[in-house]
Amino acid sequence: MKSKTLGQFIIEKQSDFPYAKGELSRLLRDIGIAAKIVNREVNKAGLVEILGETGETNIQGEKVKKLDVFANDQFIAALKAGGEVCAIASEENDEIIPVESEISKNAKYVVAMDPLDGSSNIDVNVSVGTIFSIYRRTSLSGPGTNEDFMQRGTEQVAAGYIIYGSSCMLVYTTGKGVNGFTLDPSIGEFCLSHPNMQTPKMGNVYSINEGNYLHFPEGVKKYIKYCQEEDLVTNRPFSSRYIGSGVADIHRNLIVGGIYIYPTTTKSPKGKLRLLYECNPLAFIIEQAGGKATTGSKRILELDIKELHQRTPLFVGSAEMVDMAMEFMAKNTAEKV
Ligand code: P6P
Repeated sequence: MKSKTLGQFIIEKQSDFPYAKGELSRLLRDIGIAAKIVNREVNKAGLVEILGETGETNIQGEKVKKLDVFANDQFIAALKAGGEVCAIASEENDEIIPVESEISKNAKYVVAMDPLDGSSNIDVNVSVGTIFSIYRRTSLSGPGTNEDFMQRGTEQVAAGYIIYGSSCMLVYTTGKGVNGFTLDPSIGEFCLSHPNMQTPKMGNVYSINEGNYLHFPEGVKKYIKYCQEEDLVTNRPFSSRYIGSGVADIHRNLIVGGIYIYPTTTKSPKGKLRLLYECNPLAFIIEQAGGKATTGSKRILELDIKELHQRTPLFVGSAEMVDMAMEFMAKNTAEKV
């Protein structure tokens, strides 16, 4: 039986929101269209002159890869053309992109995105991803403002990610569960492949860049040692799996169970991942799938946001694993973040 396409699913679920007039549905479809275009380029990156670096660096001080720029341009173009957003925030842009056009004059939403997360992996053919977060605008009219993005993660209307891997998947939530769609290249449609995704309460995978071990908070060091101990009853030692693409690590852990940790380090004293367009959307998704997402002590979705590219430590994944890691952090209160 042919599974439902993303478009059919979105329309069907629109009735979950009695006052919805279709704007969010169209916005999600616009994101799906851009994802298909980016996937096409990611799939042939090795063949066309799109690999390599542009020679620029972004606000994060990271070298910008050509596919980063391509993905950013595609999502911005699709969002502008769709007319449903009044502003866009992107990892690739220092400032927000206000959208001021006839078609967008009644836009109700803003979108924050990381257009190509894990881009350092592009040239070595490792999975990369796009992360997006959707809020209702708080400004009254006209092009969106910075203030439209200064909302807690609990205010998100929808969030999702696309993973460009062995297959291309789009996973999203509107606050009523998490659903995963796999791109069927033969028809060019995302088809429902993972309905009502739930992450196991417990897993045996931990994902962290252990190269930073010496600079981790004491509680993280102790948790890593806990994961490595031999104990049949608790199925330890756990397996260490770290790809360097957060979307890929967190997607795997969502399905099989596990924890992903990017704590504070000396190089990233506030953590490395960005609250607005990485941690909040991923936290929304994982919580909707029954998992947890914290800073090591506080719930990610309840953090106040003051800056567009604000960073935070992230402990995300299976609820019982996040709880355990937080216990280790709490026991070293000096490390509490
Ligand atoms: P490191 C990619 O830049 C990213 O934001 C995440 O997707 C990934 O998990 C992490 O940073 C990798 O960072 O310092 O371990 O190379």
